[in-house]
Amino acid sequence: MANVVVIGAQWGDEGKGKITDLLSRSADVVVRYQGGVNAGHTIVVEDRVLKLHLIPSGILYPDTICLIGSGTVVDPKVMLGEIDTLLELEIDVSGLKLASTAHVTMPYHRLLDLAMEQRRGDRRIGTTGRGIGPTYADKSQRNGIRVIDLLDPDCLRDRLLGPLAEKNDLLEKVYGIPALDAEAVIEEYAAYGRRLAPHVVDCTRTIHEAARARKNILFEGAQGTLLDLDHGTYPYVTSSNPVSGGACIGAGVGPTLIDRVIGVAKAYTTRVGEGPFPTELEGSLNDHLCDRGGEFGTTTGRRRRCGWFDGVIGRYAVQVNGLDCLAITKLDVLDELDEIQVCVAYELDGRRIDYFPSSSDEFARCRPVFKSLPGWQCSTADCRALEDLPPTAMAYLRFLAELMEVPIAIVSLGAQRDQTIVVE
Ligand code: 2SA
Ligand code: MG
Repeated sequence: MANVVVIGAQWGDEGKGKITDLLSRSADVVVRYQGGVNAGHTIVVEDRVLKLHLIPSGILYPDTICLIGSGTVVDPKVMLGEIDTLLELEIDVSGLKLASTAHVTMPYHRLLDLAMEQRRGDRRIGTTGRGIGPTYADKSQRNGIRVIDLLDPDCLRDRLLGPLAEKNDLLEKVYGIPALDAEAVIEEYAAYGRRLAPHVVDCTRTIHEAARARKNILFEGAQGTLLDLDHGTYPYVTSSNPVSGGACIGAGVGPTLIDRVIGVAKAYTTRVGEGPFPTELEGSLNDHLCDRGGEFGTTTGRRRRCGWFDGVIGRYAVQVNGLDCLAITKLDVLDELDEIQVCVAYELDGRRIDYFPSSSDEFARCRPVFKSLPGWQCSTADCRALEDLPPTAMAYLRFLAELMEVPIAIVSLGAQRDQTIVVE
């Protein structure tokens, strides 16, 4: 399988968890390179439903190393909760590794995330409230606490006292939130450090040792292309780089190490949080996709906004990620529809454009130009090969591949591992 990056080609929740689970079988190392506990993967193994936010789904395979890379932000409390859940299920977590250089989400980051969102009012981003933006902001401002700092209480105190005094000012004076007690924070986080210590590693060395030994490395993106801080629908984005290039930065590898980039896209589109969404549906069709697709956030339980497949952002995702191929998920959710629309271009101020505009104001004014395709109106849930699919479903997939000019390598037709077609 070589070294593969899997990314979300839309606004997150494309079903990356299932695809990485599938690919993890042949991976020796699975790496998360950005994001934090804002992510959410739901994995179904037989009758077990597992929701993980930070730990890669590869943890289910006993010999796989799962590395939470340098570019991630880590909420130690949540991470330890996930470790405990896995241990309760008797899943071995000795292969779980955490980069010493990853940044730590501190209690003030969560408080500030929520307070800032509230203050934004109508201009709120719709964050997950998990402290992600403030953690990355502190990293950029060089005020951050890193995993390695948790391992030594004196070092933690030294790093924390200055930034915490400043944060307490902000919390109290700007947002009217009671200040945090420094000693209590140090005690709590040093205790997390003690429990996490056996998992902490040098991220770059871990990966390069694996690369030199010709191990297969899977880089698992969280969120999606249109939520990328640089390339997404700014400011309605997350604070990291979910695109494939983020794997190089967040894991500490050069682009030449990567052999293949797989984009995961739903057969339709969803978005959770605020921001423009040209193909968004209203009324009963939105409800149908939401109910049939179980479109509720894994982390916050929020209802996801649903719409038709957007080929313009699909093509954009192909470009910014350098996609080699696509995995199309949740095709079965469209089973009952008699007609399916695909957005092939936008109308912007009376002009037809076929690209994603870099101006967020222009993007907000884009209206979708649809091509209508017939539905198949029968169940695809039990199809196991392309030949099993109804011809109209095949035609739909062919249309998407031609629109985006990349082959479709995987089709997913349900949450179960075997509800998958791998195109040879
Ligand atoms: P944040 O919290 O600062 O990263 O939020 C900024 C924007 O990024 C969006 N975002 C997401 N969108 C889809 N799925 C995500 N993960 C969870 C899930 C979300 C949930 O898997 O379902 O449970 O609500 C995710 N994480 C961040 C977010 O909605 C904002 O638009
Ligand atoms: Mg998700």
